[in-house]
Order: sequence, then C-alpha cells, then structure tokens
Amino acid sequence: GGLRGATVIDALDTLYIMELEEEFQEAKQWVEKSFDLNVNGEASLFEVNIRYIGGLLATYYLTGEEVFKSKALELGEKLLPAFNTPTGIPRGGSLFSPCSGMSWSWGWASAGSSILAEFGTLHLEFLHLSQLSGNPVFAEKAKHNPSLVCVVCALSQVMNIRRVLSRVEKPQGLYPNFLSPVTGSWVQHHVSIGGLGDSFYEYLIKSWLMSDKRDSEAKKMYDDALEAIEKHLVKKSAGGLTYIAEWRGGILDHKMGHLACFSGGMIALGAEHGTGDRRQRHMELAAEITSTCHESYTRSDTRLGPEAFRFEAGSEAMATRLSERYYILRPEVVESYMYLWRLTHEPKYRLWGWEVVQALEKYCRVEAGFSGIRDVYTTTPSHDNMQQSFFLAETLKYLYLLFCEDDVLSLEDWVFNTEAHPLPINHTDFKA
Ligand code: DMJ
Repeated sequence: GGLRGATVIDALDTLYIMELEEEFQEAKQWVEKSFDLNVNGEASLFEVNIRYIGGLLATYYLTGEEVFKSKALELGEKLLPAFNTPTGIPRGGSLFSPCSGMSWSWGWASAGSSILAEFGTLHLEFLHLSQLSGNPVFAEKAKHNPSLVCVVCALSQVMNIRRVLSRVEKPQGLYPNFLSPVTGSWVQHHVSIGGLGDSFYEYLIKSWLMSDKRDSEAKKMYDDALEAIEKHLVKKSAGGLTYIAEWRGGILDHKMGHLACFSGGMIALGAEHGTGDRRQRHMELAAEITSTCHESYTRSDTRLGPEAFRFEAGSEAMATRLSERYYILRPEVVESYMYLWRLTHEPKYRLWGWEVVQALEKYCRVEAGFSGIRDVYTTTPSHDNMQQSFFLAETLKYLYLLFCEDDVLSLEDWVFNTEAHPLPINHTDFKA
C-alpha cells in the first residue's frame, strides 16, 4: 500500500539535468498516467515531503511543466492534517493516508515525541508550495478545486514551528532531537548533527539563502546553533582528525554517522556567506570534517564508508561495531565533496569523488542497477539487494555536479533540498 514510484519521482530532476531525454519522458509519462495520489495505505510526512514534493517541485522549476506543479500541490494538501497537534508540530514518524488524508503516528518511532530533523525539514518545500498556490495563474485553477487553496496554510504551519522553537530553552544553546508535540518542551537531551537532527540545521541556512538572505531569523538560528556545536561537539582525535561528536545529556559519544558527513558541505556553504574570521574558521572546519569523512572511506577495504564510525579505543574513523559496517549508497560524503569543490576548486575533491565512482562500480554495481553492501571492510561484500531512491536523487546527482561546470545549477541561483532537489533562490523562474 501507500504511494508508489518513489524512485521515479526522486530521479526525475537527475534525468533532466543529465539530459537523459528518453528516460525523462518515460518518467514524466508515468507521473501523468500512473502516479495515483488516492491510494490506500500509509506514507511518511517527512519522506513524502523531501522525496516526492521536493522532486516534483524541482522538476517543475527546471521544466516549467504544469503537471509537476499540480501533483506537488495536490500532495502537499494531503500532508496538512499532520499539523493537527496541540503545538502544531507533527508527531515523530508522522504518517498520512494518501486516500483519506487522515494523519497518525504509531508512536514506536519516537514514543510519541516529535523529531527535530522531521519537523525541521519542511520549510523549503512548504514555502514553495505556499507561494505556488498563491500564484494568480494557479489560483484561477484552484477555484475549480477549492482544496488546493488550503496549501496556503503550509506557510503558517512552518512559521509556527519556528515560533515554538524560539520559545523553548536550548541546553547550552544546543537543539535536542526530541520535542513533545503536546507541551513544546524537549523530551530528552540527545543532540546530533547526524540522524534525527541533521537536516534541521541544513534547512536553517538554506532557508536564509533561498529567501535571498532576507530570512534573518533563520540565519541567526543557524549561527547560534553552529556556535554551540563548535563549542560543545566539535573534537579533534589523537590522530588529528576533526569530527562532530553526539551529546547525550552532557556526555559525549565519540561517533559520527555517515549522515553527519553532509555537514562539511553545509558548513562550507554557510562560511561562503559569512564574514570576518568566522568565514575562515568555518571554511577550515568544513574542510577538516570532509577530510575526516574521506578517511572513513579510505580506511575501508572497499573505499566506501561505513554507516557510522567512531573515535575510541585506539580506532579512528572506522566502524567498531558489526552492525555499523554497511553502506547503503548514501550521498552525504560526495555531497560535501561537491560543495567543497564548488567553493574552493581544490582538485582533491574531484579525485576523492572519482574514487567513490570507481568503488561504486566495483562493489555496488549489479545486473539491474546498484545495490548497498553489508560490509565495507571486505573486498567480497554481500549485496543487500536494495537501490535506495536517494542513490539516483542525490548520490549520482552530486557526483555528476562535481564534474560539471559551476554554472550547472549554480549555487548562486539554487538551493538543494535535503534530497538534492534544486529549488530556485528568490523564485527566479529560469525556464517556465
Ligand atoms: C536522504 O533521504 C536525505 O538526505 C535525508 O535528509 C537523510 N538521508 C538520506 C540519505 O542518506
């Protein structure tokens, strides 16, 4: 049950950017003819927003074709019931039924708490949904379909999230990962720039950039959060590797997840627009973190990085637990290479990206596509038989952009959502 076609929709803009015209037309036809939004089953608010809505919006902005806009708006409308909680913050693992529009959460994902990276990763897409639904051309169409007008509510929903976050006290300036959707207070003090926290920080700096630097509230929240992270979580290992640890009620866990490796790119992007010694310091921090993530790749036999690596018991930038040795085609490390390349033009980032291309070919390519592997520390890894949709949306797109000229989706004009779907800055409409 649930929505189908995640890979098709996540890959649309990649196909378009790579000029794979035939494949793009095939995917577009699928969206027009077979993408059914009124299916039974359940879908996740967070995943649908970043993969489906992000993918449809980006493809609309790249091509100007109405079908992508109207599907994004229709789907956006279905997400709105998830905000019906006492604080207006969606519950963790929030699900909705595409057919009835009902929203619920099973609770096991977060014991009923809201998750920072989930409710903090709506702003970019919801802003576009809201603006597109207010567009006079679309408003005319919406007259015949009144439910679409409601997407305007999207803006007030995400602005409310900001309000709740600005009121709550932050321990040492840090944002914990779990918040009660009932009281608006933190539920426990686990802080991480990797899973559960990651894209919340990303959406702060990108909200500011996407607003053409007018959303100063987002910029201040980002600056303050990064300052607290620098002060409390950034560490250097005995071997000289810089990493961002996790924080559990004041105690540091010297671990970085693969997910946390996106932060090299994010910090570089923020530094690019920073001033004074902060700019220099943040650019260095971004480069050091990216280099540590590269180490997690080069220290494995496959030259692909594990799901998590630690700095403990004489081990640095390597997985120390069996359960953390897998690689599921994640993009975060090549994402940082792409940003660092674009912002510094140091050739090592292209070399590092090329190492990943070769490793993917060698260890992950299978007959029907690419597959994750269960252990990066063996040259005969077994496959998990899964090609995650983010492999086409993100990993391949970032690798492609790493080797393109800077004016292909220039960072001056576009921000990438957390699933690598490009959204235009200040709504400059390039093609439509
Ligand atoms: C993607 O779906 C997004 O990047 C998300 O923010 C977290 N990570 C996965 C890929 O690893």
